[in-house]
Amino acid sequence: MKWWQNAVIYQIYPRSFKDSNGDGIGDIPGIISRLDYLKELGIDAIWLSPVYESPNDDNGYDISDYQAIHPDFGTMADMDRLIEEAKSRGIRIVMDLVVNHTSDEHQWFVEGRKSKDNEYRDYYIWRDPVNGEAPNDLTSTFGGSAWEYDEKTAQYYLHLFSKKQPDLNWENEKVRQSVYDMMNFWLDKGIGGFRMDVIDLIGKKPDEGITGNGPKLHHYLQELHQETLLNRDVMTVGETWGATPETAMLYSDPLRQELSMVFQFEHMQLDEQPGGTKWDLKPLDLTELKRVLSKWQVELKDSGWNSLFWNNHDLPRIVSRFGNDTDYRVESAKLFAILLHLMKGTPYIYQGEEIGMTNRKIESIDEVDDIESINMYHERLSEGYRKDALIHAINVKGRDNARTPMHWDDSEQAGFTTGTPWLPVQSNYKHINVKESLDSEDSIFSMYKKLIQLRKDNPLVVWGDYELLLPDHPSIFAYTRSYQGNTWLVAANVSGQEERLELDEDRRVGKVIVSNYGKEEIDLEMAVLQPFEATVVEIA
Ligand code: TEU
Ligand code: CA
Repeated sequence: MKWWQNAVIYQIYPRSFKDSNGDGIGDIPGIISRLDYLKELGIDAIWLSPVYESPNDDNGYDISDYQAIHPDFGTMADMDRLIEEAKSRGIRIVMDLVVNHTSDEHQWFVEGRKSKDNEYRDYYIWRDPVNGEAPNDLTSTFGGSAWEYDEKTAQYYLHLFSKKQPDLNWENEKVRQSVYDMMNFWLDKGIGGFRMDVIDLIGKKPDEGITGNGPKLHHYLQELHQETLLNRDVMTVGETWGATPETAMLYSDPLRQELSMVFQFEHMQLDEQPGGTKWDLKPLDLTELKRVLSKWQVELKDSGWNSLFWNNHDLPRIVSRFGNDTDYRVESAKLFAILLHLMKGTPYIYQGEEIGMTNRKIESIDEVDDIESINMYHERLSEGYRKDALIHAINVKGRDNARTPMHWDDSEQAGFTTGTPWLPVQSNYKHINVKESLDSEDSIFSMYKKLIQLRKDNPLVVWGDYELLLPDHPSIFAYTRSYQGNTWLVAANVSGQEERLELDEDRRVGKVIVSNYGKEEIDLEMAVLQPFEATVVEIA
């Protein structure tokens, strides 16, 4: 067994975690001061969103120096101390690796854009205009064309994200070697691995319109593995928006020596209209969520490995998204925790999820920081969309929802900073905060802590076979996990009404392992699940 197979990973978005010096921006010393909190929670590793030198066009996902720490976050000495201090608490640091693109202020790009024969020119993807226009109609995730014209040399460069994020040319062997050297610099510091940003894009063939899942993708990942990961006890997780169970197996089959696992996003796109974008909303159909998650559980059963998550810094908060953050905030936050943490794979917790932090509400675009939401708003406004519909879409799906500062206590600015936070603290911090959660036995935090421990204590949670029950039930999500003659039933009512749990099998009274309603025993013959009730029962 590998250490990451029964591990739980906690994602930190450093700008919003804990500010130590009153400038309103979270920083590395702030993280160090909260390691004991994370140890108490029981997590094994931290995925740290980028802390590198960056002009912050995309909050650090536009890196101008991979081997330097942004002064907002601290120094390299602080970073080394974080790795050490975390290690002494049994926590590993997984760094964010953003190598599909750099910042346009990275030395490689600054040099390369100077002339067509500069030695760094081929580090990026440059093309001549076609009939005086962009080479083709590839678009950027953040709006508009993916090609930006550069006057100096009269060519276009490719940027699949903002124009301040030019794409690296992975076909250039020197690019690949530079990336591997940089990775080894970090690995030699004793980090726990990498989360690889949009890694499925590195094999792109832009001239053929291919971005994701390009022909050489897996070849590059195998080479990367050979050059950096081989013989190191680290984990890697690739961010792959386009992954299917079939491709996930290619990435994560240990025999192929690529990655430990990937983040797949199929379950995160079910509240979108088919053929639309994330902004084209549609209510969630629970049967689809069950079908998709179960498909991944079953298909990666024998080879490959799943990652499990509801949240990250790009996604809205799950309790506000699929749960109910008004009448059943605590119940629904715990329900989603139970549903996810009883599945097979490596669970990820995004900061604030463990205390049930909610989406942020805005009324006007001036309140928005995120480049994706801002660009979409202006683009769609000019296409004739209604302002209130766009603000609504941002409230439901915008990336700022999960990026507001962490709530530590009920003091001013939620104990995040003594200054003015870079993004406002949410007004509900007085009752949703860490201090209050630690004081209460039945807090959401206590539930997460329990679930993490459950995984440590029970091989069934790590290895058990998964089976979905009641696939067509519109509001009950129920499944079993079975291992060496033992079976646990997980049953959750994902609705605000009572529901009868009617299982066809002959199952009677079961010992409750976990319940978000404080139950100790459940009679399965006449079980009624309360609104957002979730329970785990041992049935064999
Ligand atoms: O995200 C990849 C990505 O495609 C997202 O922009 C996604 O499409 C969008 O957020 C969905 O809402 C990664 C990082 O996680 C994200 O923060 C970066 O902005 C992006 O890559 C570029 O590096
Ligand atoms: Ca700070």
